[in-house]
Amino acid sequence: MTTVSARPLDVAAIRRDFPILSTEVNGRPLVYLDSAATSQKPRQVIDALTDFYSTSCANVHRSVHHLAERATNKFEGARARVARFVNVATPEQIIWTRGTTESINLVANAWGDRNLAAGDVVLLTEMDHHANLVPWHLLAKRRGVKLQFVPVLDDGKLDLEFAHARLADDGPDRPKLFAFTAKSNVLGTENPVADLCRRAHAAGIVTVVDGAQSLPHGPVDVAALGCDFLAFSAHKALGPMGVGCLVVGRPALYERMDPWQGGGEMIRRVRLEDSTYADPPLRFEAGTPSAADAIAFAAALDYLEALDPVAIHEHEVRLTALALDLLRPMGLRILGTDDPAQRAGIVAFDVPDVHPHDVATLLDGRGIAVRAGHHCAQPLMRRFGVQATTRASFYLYNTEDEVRALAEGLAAAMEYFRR
Ligand code: C6P
Repeated sequence: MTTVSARPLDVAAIRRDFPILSTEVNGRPLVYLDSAATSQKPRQVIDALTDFYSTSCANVHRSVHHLAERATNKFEGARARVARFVNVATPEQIIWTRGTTESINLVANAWGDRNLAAGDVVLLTEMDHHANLVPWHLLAKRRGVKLQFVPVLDDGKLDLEFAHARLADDGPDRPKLFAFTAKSNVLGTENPVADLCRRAHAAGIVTVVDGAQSLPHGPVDVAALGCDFLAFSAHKALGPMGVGCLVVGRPALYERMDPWQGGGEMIRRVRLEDSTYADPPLRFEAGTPSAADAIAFAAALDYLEALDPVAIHEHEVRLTALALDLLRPMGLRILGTDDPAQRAGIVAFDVPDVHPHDVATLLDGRGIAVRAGHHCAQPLMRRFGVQATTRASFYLYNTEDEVRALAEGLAAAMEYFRR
């Protein structure tokens, strides 16, 4: 992300677009610090959902009646919108899925089963979310592939020396595929995606990037990153739950992918005993898609793109820096790098001798929503010697006052447990 200074975000105006942010929880104004789990939705996205169901509700790609045509056009328009947002040449490079998890499962099944065999190495990282671990565990069971992991250093960054060495290995243990997160949902660490993809491609290694936590915070340019596959969820980027995408960086990859789910929409011709398949991307979209959600996601991207990405980033860095300044002297153990610019938006910490669920419950009593638990990253928890942490995550609608409310709430919680 560039460091050129931007005009600050008009956070007060942004907040007015999010109806939920003016509600109360437990008699206090809601302080929503759990956007890494799911973002709140602006009225523009809620309106797009209501509008679809009020004016255009029909199944897509099936009937020829007026509503069906309208729904299909809007649905395909949303696909084109995503393609522009992530900068790929054609909408056909966007496969609609239910989200990041399904996108990665799709690659593991459609690409993995076809191209990987027993003994082939799949390189992952210790900081990956279960969504980028378990699909590969399943593939390892099905195909006998070997999994290797780039370690995480004490400062929350990837061991890049290790990664570079593995990506340059031209021996029998040379990885065939490298799947890694662009940004950790626990540490906030932003990985050097473009450089890692460049090194992987130089060695003929296919790359899968988990963009669940990076896409919400600024445009993700697939052409510039040079990744083969990018997975993300709409719901973390102001869009609805239940929809996401797999971006296929190069259309040629489709030639080496088999269908993974069968059913309506993904076929060309079906006989009782066998079938042929539609062209991609529909080949990978069996069944009725979440059309309304896809269309509302396009509205979310319009909303995001109307804001200055540099201003969003700077705002999140400012909030993160303030949180680190306020939390550090409190005797908490904060996981990850000290540099707020490299972990913008995410601060996970351990309060000594207090279970994160207790911390989160006390904060909730003050209307403050944070996440507590293993964050679907149990191996990373183990790496840092904790079972769970409390995590605050900030987004474009959060304010410095909310960060101060978090620090005050934490101080009160720690005082409560000291007694
Ligand atoms: N992380 C969190 O609270 P889905 O559930 O498919 O939309 O996204 C899965 C996923 C994949 N990768 C990363 C890096 C993620 O952070 C997530 C979702 C949420 O951290 C819910 S566990």
